[in-house]
Amino acid sequence: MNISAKMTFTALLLCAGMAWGQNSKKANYDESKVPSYTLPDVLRCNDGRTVTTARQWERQRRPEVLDLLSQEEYGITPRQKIKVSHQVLYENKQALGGKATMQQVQFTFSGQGKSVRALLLVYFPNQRKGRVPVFIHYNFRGNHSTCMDEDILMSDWFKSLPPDNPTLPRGNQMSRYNFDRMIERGYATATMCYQDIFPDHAEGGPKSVTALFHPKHNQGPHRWQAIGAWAWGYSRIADWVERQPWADRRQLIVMGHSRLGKTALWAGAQDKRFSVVISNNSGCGGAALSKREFGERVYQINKTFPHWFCPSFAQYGWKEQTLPFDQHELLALVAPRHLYVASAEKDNWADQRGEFLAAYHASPVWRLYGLEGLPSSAMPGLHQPIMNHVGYHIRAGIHDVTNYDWERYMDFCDKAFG
Ligand code: GTR
Repeated sequence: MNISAKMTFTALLLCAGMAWGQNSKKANYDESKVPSYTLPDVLRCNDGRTVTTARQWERQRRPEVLDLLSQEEYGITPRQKIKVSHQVLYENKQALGGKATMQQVQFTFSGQGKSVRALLLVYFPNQRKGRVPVFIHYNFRGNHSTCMDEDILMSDWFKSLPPDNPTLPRGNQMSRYNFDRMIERGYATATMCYQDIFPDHAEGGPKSVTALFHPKHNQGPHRWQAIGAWAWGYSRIADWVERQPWADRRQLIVMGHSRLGKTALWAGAQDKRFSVVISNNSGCGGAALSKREFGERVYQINKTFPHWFCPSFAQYGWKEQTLPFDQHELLALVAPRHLYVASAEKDNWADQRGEFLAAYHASPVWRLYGLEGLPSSAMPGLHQPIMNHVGYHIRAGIHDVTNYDWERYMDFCDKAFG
C-alpha cells in the first residue's frame, strides 16, 4: 500500500471506529452516574432580565421559549393555512350499549395539488347535562384497535398493509382505551391514528400532511417533521371538536402516550385551546430533562427516528450539556393551564425522575399566576398522585397506558373543571 492509500485506510478505520463507538454507548440507568448539570432558568429572558410577572412571561419570555424550541427541537410549524374538509361517514346513536353516540368523521387535507385523508372516531355520552369535556388523543394502531365495535372503519394507512399485519385485528390495543369509563364519567373521546397525519418512518414526509404545504416549509435545519405535523393535527381535531354542539370548547384535553406524549406537549405548548395537557410516559424529547443523560439520549432518539424532530436537534447528540434549553421549558409553556405528567415504575428508558423534575422546574411559571405547580423536588411514591395546577403520578408497571392512568386523568380533569 502506498502512503496515501494507507492514510485513507486508517481514516476509514477511524471513522468506522467512531461510528461504532457512538452507537454502542449504553444508556445510563444509575442515578449516581447522572452528571451534575445546570438547567436554564425558565424565567430568565434572552436580555438577562428575570421575569417577575405573568404579563412579562406572556409578552417576553414565553415567545422566546416557543421560538427556541421551534428552531432547535420540534421544527417551525408553518402559519400557512391549508384546506380542510370534514364529512361524517357514520353515526350510531346507540353505541356502547346505548350509552353513547359514535361518529366517524373523515378529514380531507389538501394543498400542492395533493390530499391526505384521516379518520376521527368519536364517542360522546347520551346522558349529559349541557356540553361535555373532550379527550383528544391519537392512537398508534388505528381506530379499529381501540375497541371491539364492529362498525369502526379502517383508515387508508391500514388498508395498504398486508393482511397478516399485527395492527389489523379489531381491538388489538384495547387495553389502552376505556371508552366505557370515559362515557360513564361524563367525558367524550375523539381519537385518530397518528399514521394518518404523518406515516411514522423516515420516508413518511411525502405521504404526510407536511407535503401539502409550500415546499419552503419543508426545507432547512429548522423544518417541522413528524412530531410537528402530529401536533398540528391535534389542533385540526380541536378545530372540528370545538364546533360540535355536545362539546365544551373550554374543556378540551390533549393527551398522548410516549411519542404521542411528546406530541401532546408540543401541541399544548402551541395551542392554548387545550385547557388540560397530559403526557403519559413521554420521556426523551417529551417531559424528561435531557441534561440528566438518564435513559434514552438525544443522539439515540435522533438516530432511530430521524424524522421526528427538526434536523437541528441532532447536533446535541451526546452533548446534552450544550443544549440551550431543557424540557421543563416545554412544560412551562402550558402555564397557566393544567398540566399532568405521568411516569411508570419500570420505564427507565423514559427517565421517570427526569419527567417529574421537569414538571417541578416548570412550576415557577404557575407561581407567577398565583397557582400551585409541584411543591417539592421530592418524588412521590407509587400511586400517590399530586393534583395541583400541575399534576404528577408514577404507577407500578411498564411503559404503557393503563386504566389507572385514565382514572387519574379524569380525576384531575374533574378537579380542573370544577
Ligand atoms: C421508543 C422511543 C421513545 C418512545 C417510544 C414510543 O422507541 O425511543 O422515545 O417515544 O418509542 O413512542 O413508543
